[in-house]
Amino acid sequence: MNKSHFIYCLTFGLFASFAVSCAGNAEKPENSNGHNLWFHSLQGEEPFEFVPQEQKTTLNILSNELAQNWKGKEPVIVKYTGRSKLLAKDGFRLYWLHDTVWVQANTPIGAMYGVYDLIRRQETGTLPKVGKDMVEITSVPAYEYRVLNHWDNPNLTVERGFAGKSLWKWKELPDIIRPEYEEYARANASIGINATVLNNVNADPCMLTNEYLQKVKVLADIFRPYGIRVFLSLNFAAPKHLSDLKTSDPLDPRVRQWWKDKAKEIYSLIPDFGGFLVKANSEGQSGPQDYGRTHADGANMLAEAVEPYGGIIMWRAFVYAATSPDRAKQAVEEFVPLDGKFKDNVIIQIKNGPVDFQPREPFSPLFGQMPRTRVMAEFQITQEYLGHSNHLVFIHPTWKECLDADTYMNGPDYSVYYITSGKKPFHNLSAIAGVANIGDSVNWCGHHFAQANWYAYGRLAWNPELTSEQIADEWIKQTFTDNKKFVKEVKEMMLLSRETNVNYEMPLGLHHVFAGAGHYGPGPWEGASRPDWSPKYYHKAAADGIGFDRTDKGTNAVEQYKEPLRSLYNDPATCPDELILWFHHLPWDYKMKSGRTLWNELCYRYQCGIDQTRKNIDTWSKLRPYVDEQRFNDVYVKLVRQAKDAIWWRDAEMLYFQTFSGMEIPAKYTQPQHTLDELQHFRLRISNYETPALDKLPEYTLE
Ligand code: BDP
Repeated sequence: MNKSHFIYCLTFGLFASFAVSCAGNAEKPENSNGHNLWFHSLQGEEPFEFVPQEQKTTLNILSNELAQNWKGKEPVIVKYTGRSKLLAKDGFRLYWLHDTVWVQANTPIGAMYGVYDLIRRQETGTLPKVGKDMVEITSVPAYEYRVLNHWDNPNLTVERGFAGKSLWKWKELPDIIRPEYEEYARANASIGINATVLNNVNADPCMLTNEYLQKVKVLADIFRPYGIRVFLSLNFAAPKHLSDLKTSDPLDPRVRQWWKDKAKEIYSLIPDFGGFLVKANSEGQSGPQDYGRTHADGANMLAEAVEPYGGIIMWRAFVYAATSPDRAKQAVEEFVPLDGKFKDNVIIQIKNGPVDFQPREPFSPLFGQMPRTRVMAEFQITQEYLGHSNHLVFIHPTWKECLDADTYMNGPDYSVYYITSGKKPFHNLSAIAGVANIGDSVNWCGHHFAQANWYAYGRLAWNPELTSEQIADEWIKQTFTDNKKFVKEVKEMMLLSRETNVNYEMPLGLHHVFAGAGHYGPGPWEGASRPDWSPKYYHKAAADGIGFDRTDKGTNAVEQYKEPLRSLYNDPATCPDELILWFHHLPWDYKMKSGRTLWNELCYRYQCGIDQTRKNIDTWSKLRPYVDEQRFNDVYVKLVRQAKDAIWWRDAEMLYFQTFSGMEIPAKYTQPQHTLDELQHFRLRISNYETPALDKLPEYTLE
């Protein structure tokens, strides 16, 4: 590689600058195992060299990135002055003036984001055209906290993790430091993620022991120069588990003191510790209700403990009781009465939909119901319900659909995005969370295309206005190649993949029709230890039709939405097809907007899913010349399995529903390859921590 660069540094009060100029030919080295993520196009003959440990500061990191990766002829001058109100803590301004590229920010971290943005523009061919006039780009993140939630356990399993074991090697820490820790930090920084919750929301109390905090400190030290703050999930019963206290009652002064002491201990080790994420009184986790207290009592106690240090509490609204006639309603019922009762450093973390990370749900009505409370969205990056790391599903459209949804909180134009970013109504704290899909597998995410979801989440958290197309475009060019044909075809496949997944798993608003084992594959006939974990509770298929009646004649969940949504959802004639069986129980021969009967519409939608997954195999096959062999094969094998799974899903769902409808799958569609009986006898034995091996799945042939 022909490369030259120079770096100099001026420090003048609050002003410092680096200038780097590099000229050279970018070669696109092969990296067949995918470990390089979206830095693939930057990879030279040599792997990226990190700054040596003793020089590790944000400024050294960013100047190193420029030195190794900036290929432009113009020098880059980085300055941070602390003077721009608009740019706040993390924002940056890029401008082109006098044959120089300027990166301006208020802080070194902001400057680092500017540098990553500049390099991204270079790699994706989106550097602005520079003429005589000054060109400038200003970018400020939409959310203050852009958080990854890891569901990692101390024993190295990852709940709903499909990319190997946990990245955090707790047994080795604090002594052994793996290079992946810093690679992880760099990857996050490059897309704007600035916070990480290291452990599972079903939290082991041991995470708060001094032994573990010493380990956490090591990770926090590595992440800090990359602008990443560490958080922990806590077990609400920790005082009882870790001390002599017989209670964890949030109103007990001894318990309150225990948390204050714990916070002091944590902050003495990790001065910029972010705070806690809490799953309380949900799915068997302990919480304030165990003591007759409210979510607000619990959250405020913790908020008080971290407040002196600037910490925050992310308190989850994922709550539902086994006895609830409609699980989708419970979060609103429990939380809305507490609106305005949470301390200022508490933020309520709400899953995008009212049930649980389904391929499609309406947005959670809770977003529009708590004007006096800070609320944030939680998305799932890991593909718990989306075919794990066997299926190619680009999830950004799902998240964007949620953020763009208008809640009509106080009339129109109160989107989930405005509310959660604190724009409307105004709040001074904003955050967004994504449940990570990262493990210790060599390509980080199990499926090469699952990396796109990590990437897309970061970009969305920075700027929810970016389109799925823009993000997919960026990711493909950096991860594979900027070859036009490749980019076009792969982008199309990615952009269709969400709807395709909805079609072959649960079209028309069906939901939770999954097999209990790992939530992989169909199981519409299955029972469960609680009614609300059983698919039958959700699809309600019977001789008279299918779907969950949430109208004013049913559970009246529609009432939790503001007008005009309430009326829109309440009437099957106006309810969007995509959600019709979420809100309505309709006869099998119900006439859909397309003119088809409901039964035929279901058959049609499943077929669309099957056809598209089949088409993806052809598309990918044609692209072979543009991809290295290993990644080509890895993806190919999985696309084949995805197409087989699509037929499996359709067979299982429609053959089972047929026992009620008595209707046939039209002859023009792919015909079932197994009988219902065979499928009901098929048992997948997997835990919540694994993705099934391809050869353990039902036999299918593709024509
Ligand atoms: C569900 C998962 C479960 C999680 C739970 C949660 O099945 O493993 O613990 O969500 O978010 O989606 O707490």
